[in-house]
Amino acid sequence: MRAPRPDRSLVRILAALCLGWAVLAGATPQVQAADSSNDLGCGDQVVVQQLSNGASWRLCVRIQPYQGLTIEDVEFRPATGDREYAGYKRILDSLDLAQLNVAYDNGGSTYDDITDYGFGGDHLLTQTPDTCTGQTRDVTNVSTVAGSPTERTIPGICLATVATGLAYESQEWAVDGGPRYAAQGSALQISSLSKVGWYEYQQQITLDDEGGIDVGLGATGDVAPGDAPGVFFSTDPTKGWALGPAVNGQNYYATSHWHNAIYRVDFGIDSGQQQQVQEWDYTSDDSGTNPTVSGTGTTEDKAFVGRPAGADADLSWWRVLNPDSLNPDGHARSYQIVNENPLDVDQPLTSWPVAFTNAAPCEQYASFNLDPSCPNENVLDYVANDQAPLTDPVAWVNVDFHHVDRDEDQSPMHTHWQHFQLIPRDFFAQGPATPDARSCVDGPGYIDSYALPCIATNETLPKISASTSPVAPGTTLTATPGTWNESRTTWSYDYLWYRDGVPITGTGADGNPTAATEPTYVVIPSDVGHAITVKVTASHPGYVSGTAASAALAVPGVPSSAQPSAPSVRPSASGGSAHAAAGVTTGELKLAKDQATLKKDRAKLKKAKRKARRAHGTKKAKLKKKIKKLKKHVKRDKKRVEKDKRLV
Ligand SMILES: [Cu+2]
Repeated sequence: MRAPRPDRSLVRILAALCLGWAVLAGATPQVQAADSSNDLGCGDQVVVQQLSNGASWRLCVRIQPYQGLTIEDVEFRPATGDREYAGYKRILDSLDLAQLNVAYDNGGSTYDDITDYGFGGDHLLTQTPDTCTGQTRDVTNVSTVAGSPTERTIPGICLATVATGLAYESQEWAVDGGPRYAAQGSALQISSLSKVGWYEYQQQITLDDEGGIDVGLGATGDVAPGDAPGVFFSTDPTKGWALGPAVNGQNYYATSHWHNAIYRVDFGIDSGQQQQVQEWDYTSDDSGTNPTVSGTGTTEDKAFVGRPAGADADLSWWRVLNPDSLNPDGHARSYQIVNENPLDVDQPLTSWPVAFTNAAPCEQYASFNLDPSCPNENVLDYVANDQAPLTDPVAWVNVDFHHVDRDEDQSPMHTHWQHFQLIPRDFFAQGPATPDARSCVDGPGYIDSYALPCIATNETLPKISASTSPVAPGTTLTATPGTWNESRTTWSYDYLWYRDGVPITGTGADGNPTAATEPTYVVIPSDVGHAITVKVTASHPGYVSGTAASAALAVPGVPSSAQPSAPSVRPSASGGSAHAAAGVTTGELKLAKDQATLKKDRAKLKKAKRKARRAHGTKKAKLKKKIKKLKKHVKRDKKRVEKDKRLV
């Protein structure tokens, strides 16, 4: 049984003393940041954890004497990495439990566990292998030993990576009828345990590999026992639930009660200085069998209590956005609060799902505030006092749970949970765990991996730049790959150089034939009087590769009649020859040959037509016959070239 509520003035004196003592979590970090870029300014309270899909969380974790488990400077890097943004982005400045109000249905007692007792200090439990499946962090805090404050260090924080089940599943077309994408998810789970009276609470924050944050409060320990009839057990069947057998024919009912948790969430969306809060409300036209539902968002300009009314009030939700931080689709990055819990509407402080104020240093607790600069105030006071534009939002999230005891809740009581979530909304342009093969699915359009696979498509042609003007033997030509359809994808490029449409080949350093496949090419005497082009192939896992050729660059001069000598092709350091050989196909060679024949036949046809215009008699008739034949040849050549192109 909990001690009776202490005199509030005493609590405040104690609180002021406790706040003066530094209470720090520290010691062995789970993953010690190897580089200083992971220094969040919280020393060894930093946690950096990469999850199995490649996503990473970076944050500070500590235990406060009253609020208990606290996370700060919370930042995320998605598995899709630079396709979304470089490195980490800030989501929250801090998150903690700002009050836990426990109100009994018979009106006999109400507790405010955070400000009356606290989850740190004397109340923080040591983690053991039974309570923590991951690694522990030491917490140094102040406990009362024999009536005097004494510093102690215990493993008080648990850091674990946990499986979160099926992250996604997508079977295209019919069952077993197309490509299937599925993956298991994982999360970093941070927790602590605190004993307050007969109840033991687990504070748990789960940071998943898709940027989601689940905040849970689990209540275990023991149902408060008591001499019946009293506050915790009564003979009134409407105020509780019979536990155990009747005694002398009399049932004793464990009193039902609310666990009203109010969290303080200080947002820092992409470290924005000018964040906004939106409330989205929905209404239905209630028109029979096909009702329409309309949703509209309102950007709130100052502190407010989110208390939507009407038949569709349950559909309302809130988000915090940074209008200056846009995802690659041009949408403002934001996080949404998902709070789908029943509300204790009988108390003014617990009858709303969320309230927003500007972050203020003295406003730390949801009620009976312990900070001496704004003592004893509550969230409704903060809202009333805050007239400034709402740009640095703190969300006060009311997570309520009505506990009707069961026989099964007897010692030790099974953990009962209450949760809320913070989920990314447009913080990313796509799911932050999207597999490569789905990385081009962005926006409306048909999804068909066979007919419409993700294809590399050239947007601006590759270019050749020359180290000298005019271009001459010895000039270094450098290719740039041009631009490709998906600017967020990291393309890898392959190059192949051509002379008059024929791949340039030579002898590599190892004596084997090799092709010119470097991003640079050095002009040789055989190139004089010919046209040089470069073909670029762009590729990325999950994409069909695409190719594009540069415009031709003429090497001025008269071509040498001598046989072309072998060009000096520099193989790349990493087995360039084998790589290069793969770049030249017989198809490409045939195309070049057929293109040359077409060019020749077209020239012949043009010449014959010119001659025929001036000719007479049998000569003209002969030429007409020749023209007919040449036309056939050109037609055949064109067909061959088209076919070759399809095969290249
Ligand atoms: Cu309970």
